[in-house]
Amino acid sequence: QLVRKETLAAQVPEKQKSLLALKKEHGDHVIGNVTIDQCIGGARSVKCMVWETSNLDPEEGIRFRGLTIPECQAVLPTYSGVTGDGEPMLESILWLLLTSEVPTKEQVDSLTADLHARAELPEHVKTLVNSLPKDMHPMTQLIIGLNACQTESQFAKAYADGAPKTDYHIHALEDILKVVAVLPEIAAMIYRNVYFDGIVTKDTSLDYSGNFCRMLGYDDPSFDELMRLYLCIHTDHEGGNASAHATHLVGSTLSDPFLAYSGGLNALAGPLHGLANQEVLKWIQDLKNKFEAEGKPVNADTITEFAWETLNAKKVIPGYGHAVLRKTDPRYTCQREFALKHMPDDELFNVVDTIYSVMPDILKEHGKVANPYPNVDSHSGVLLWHYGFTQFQYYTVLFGVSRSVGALSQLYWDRALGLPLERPKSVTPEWLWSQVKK
Ligand code: AMX
Repeated sequence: QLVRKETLAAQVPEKQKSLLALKKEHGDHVIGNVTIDQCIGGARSVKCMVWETSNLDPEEGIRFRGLTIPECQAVLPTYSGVTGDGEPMLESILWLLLTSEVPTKEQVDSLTADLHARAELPEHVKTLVNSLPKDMHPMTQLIIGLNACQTESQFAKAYADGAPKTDYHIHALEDILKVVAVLPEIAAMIYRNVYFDGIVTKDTSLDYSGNFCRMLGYDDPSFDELMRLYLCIHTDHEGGNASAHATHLVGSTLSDPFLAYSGGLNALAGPLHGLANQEVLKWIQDLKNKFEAEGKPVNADTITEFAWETLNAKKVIPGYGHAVLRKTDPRYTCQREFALKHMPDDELFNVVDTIYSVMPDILKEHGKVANPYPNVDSHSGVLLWHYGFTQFQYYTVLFGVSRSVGALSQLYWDRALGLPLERPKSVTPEWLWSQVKK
């Protein structure tokens, strides 16, 4: 309620006006060219999408509404209420991404209460999720669960009832907050069903992340802090990444936010994107198993040997490289800092740190990779593992809970700004040849 009534409603007309002026007065201004390389190569760096909530600089990394991760950590409300003491709350970053304003603790607490109030899962979703086979990938289960929640869509109902397009964002916001609110319980049901007893226990006296941890079965304030950090840094990474882009694309057809974000989750489930976090842990486990069996230690030499085996087998080193970034991902760095603060002597953290000390040079020597440095997925699993959260097949689900906040904050603005159906032009290989043979 507060997000909508007090803050967003006032911003919409101004932003609509500004975008309209850009279009009307400067619509034909050229902002880039497209090469054949880019056309064949996954549209790298082609500027063809407006994104409100965040921007990614190749050298500096992500800025959420203009703020870097350390800046967010310095100014956004924390669970303790003392800004700068601990990690920002997920609700803080949701408020920031949605409204572009740094919220007060009071505003954040009102958002926590709002999300808890919207979190009730329909019975048919519970029955469905509980009926899924335990060996179905947790991401597939999450997508099925979220799709089934679409029965609750107020946007779809309003559209069917003939709502005017000027009101689409108002209905979309109701769905967006509902999706963010229900995802933790669906995710927790999957975790408890697949690996434990199927029992999910809520504690809504806590914030979004703390309650999520209790539902997963963790009761450790230090793990709650890790979850806050994890959920904050995975929210948004500008618009071109596959999960955000898929959400934006599906939503542009006026599919409601439940269906649009399910599309985003399907993209997140790929190993070159969100699934890389489970792949990193698998890579480290395979490495440890191999060298332990050979009676060798895990150190810089054996990691180098294993990395070359991976590369020579024509496989990727998970957790390294990026389509946009050209430096170490600041999302990696802040997780490293969390580890140095909370678990400096953790065995697996030291393995990850040793990988970091050798991998960039290996990838530079390999000579193919545009960015030889680690990305967010290289570190996240190790932190979870430290707290006994060792079920790495599940890790991408946590990413999926978090990414909803960024992708859907943008979806609100997609509808508020009246962005149209996305429909780029494809060309045939013959047409490309005809261009160069002229
Ligand atoms: N290990 C080995 N080879 C890699 C590599 C890696 N980590 N990263 C890139 N390469 C290879 C590419 O496969 C490509 O090879 P090709 O010419 O034979 O096709 C070549 O290097 C050039 O690729 P690029 O321009 O550096 O990267 P990209 O923009 O095409 O792809 C990404 C980016 C992330 C898919 C790629 O770096 C990768 O596969 N990394 C490993 C998987 C991973 O960590 N994904 C998570 C990314 C972050 C996220 O979305 N969560």
